[in-house]
Parts: sequence; C-alpha cells; structure tokens
Amino acid sequence: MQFIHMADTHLGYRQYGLSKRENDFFEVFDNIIEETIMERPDFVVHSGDLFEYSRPPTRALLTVQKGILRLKNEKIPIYATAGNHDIVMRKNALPPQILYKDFGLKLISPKNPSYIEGDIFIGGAPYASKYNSKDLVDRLENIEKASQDYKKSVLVVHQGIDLYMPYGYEIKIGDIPKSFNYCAFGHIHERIMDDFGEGKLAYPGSTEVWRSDELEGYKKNGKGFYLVDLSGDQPEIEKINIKLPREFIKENINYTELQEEINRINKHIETLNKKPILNLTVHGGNFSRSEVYEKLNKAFSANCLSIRPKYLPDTLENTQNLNDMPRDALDIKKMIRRSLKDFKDEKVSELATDLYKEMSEGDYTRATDLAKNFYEGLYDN
Ligand SMILES: [Mn+2]
Repeated sequence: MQFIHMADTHLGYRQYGLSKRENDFFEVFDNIIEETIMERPDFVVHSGDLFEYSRPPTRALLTVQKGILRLKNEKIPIYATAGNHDIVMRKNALPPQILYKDFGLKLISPKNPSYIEGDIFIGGAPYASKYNSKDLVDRLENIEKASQDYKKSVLVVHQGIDLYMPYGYEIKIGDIPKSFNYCAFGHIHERIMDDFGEGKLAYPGSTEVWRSDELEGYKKNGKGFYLVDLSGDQPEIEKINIKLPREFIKENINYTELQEEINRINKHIETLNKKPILNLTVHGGNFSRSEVYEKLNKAFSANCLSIRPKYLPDTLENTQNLNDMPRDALDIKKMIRRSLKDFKDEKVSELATDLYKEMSEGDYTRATDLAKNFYEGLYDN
C-alpha cells in the first residue's frame, strides 16, 4: 500500500514578474505527474498551496486539470486540502481545488473532513490562521476520533508547527493528535521527515524555488515529493527528487575580483541549457553601485533570465558594527509592543510583529494573508 505525498506546488506564481518562471512551475508539476504515474501509487495526497492564489490564472487551472485527468485515466485517486495561498478567506467559500471534483479530486474540507481509501482513513483540514488555531485543534481531535476504527490513518494539513517554525507558526506540536500513521503536512518549503506519535510526520517541501532562501535546502535535500509505504508497522518514506528546469546562481563576490568572477560565472552559464537567475552580492572596496550595475548588466543581460544584484560597498554605514548598538534598540518585538501598548490586546502587537517580519522579507502575499486572517478571526468571534 503506497501513496504519494506532495505539497506547495504554487502554480500560477510568476516569480519576479517573469512568465518564464511561471512556466518553470508548470513544467515541474507536469514532471511530478509523469513520475507519479511511473510509481503507480494507490493514491496521491496534496497538502495545500496547489496554487499560488485562490483565483489562479487560467494556465495554472489547465495545468492541474490536465494532470488530474491523467491520474484519473490511470485510476489513481487524489486527495487535497487548501493551503494559506489557495484558501478563500471568507466563511464557507470554496477553494479552487473544488473545480476538479468531477475529475476525481477529493477535497478535504470542513464539510468533508475525511474519506476511506481501501482500508485507509484519510482525514484533515484546510489551513487555519493562528487566530483560529483553537477551532483547528478541535477539528483535528474530531478527525482523530473518527479514525479510531481504522488500522491505517493519514492526516492531511497545511500548517506551520512551532517545533520547525519558531516564528509565524500556527500550531504547536503538542496540539497535533498522535495516533495517525502518517501526518502529511504542507506549508514549510523545506523538506522535513520526523518520527511523531505512533508514526511519522513529514513536509515534502515546495516543488520549485519559491523564494531564493530555499536554495540552500534545495542543494542539500533536493525538491520533489515523497513516496510513502504504509504496509509495515512504521511508514517507509522514500524521497523522490525532481530536477528543476532552471538554475539559480547565488553568490557573494568581491569587488576587487569583479572581472575574474564575471568570467568564471559566464563560463558556468555557457554549460546551462536554460538562462539562469543570477543573485549576486558585490561587497568589499569603495565602489559606486551604478558602475557595478553597468558592468553586471553588460556581462549578463544576454545570458541570464534575471539579474538581481545587491551592493555592499565599504561605506561608513555598512562598516559600522551593528553589535555596537544597544541590544534593546534592535529588539523589534519589544519596540512594537511598547508602541502598541495602548491596545492592551497582545494579539495586536503579535500581528504587527508578524507583519514586520513578512514585509521586511518582501513577502507581501503572506503579509496580506496575515492581515486578512486577523480580521477574519475578529469577525468569527
Ligand atoms: Mn506554500
């Protein structure tokens, strides 16, 4: 008895506003479906963020339709729940996954929290924000109760857990029911595989580099999905990697060696069959940004899809040691709490801190979601 666990495919994401990057995400999804069919699993689980948005672009909708029809033709059922990206933030609203109901996709939702596949119980819940985590914990408890009569059970959820995501999590590890054989999580884009309760807990990770800080994880653990075998006492998890269509080059180069570094990188680019994304940080020396920008542009504009330079010349502001500042002055949480003390509600400063974090990382989608969730939470109560 085997199934495939995938998550965070983020179809419809147009990274850096580039349609070629949008296509990369589609290409990876097509390859995953191809690979899935070769593995011949009994079923597939998608743990949320199938799409980047709750109103996905038509190409994204079609890519999924094509994939799900292929699975249907091969008689491979697929179970899916909505993530924070593809959920609609209104009560009783339907996520885009529902479009594929007639193509055989089984949506795990508050209305249909569980299914039986063969003799396996599959249950779960869509993403819930931290402000609704109490409802989520109740929901999970009920699902655990419903699963008691089955020998094998799989939990499908899209949440961040405090243990793996100390900032911005929605649920604590202690609040997750322990009797499931396999907890199929989505949300964290790194790959995680852990013992948990009576079985395993796993995040298969995102299937493409959604943000450049995922590159290290990609180099170390690859990207793709999991093939899970439930036959034994403990599930066996096999990591299946999908090669990404395009390379990200992320490097720190020293200004004093700029020309040599440009030559070296260009040599590497010649070996690639798709134009890479170039993330370069130029540091050291007292240089002007515009001069370096000109050089990089001249060297790479023809053979890179996107050049994303950062400049750190040795100017006064950059060399000033941050550690010389009083520690307290840099404690953003404290500063926010202090300035919002009139609100008295801890949740307000918590929201402000979360917003600060996401926005300083440039993640405006997450920030918008946080704000929406927060007000949604207020209305619900
Ligand atoms: Mn995601």
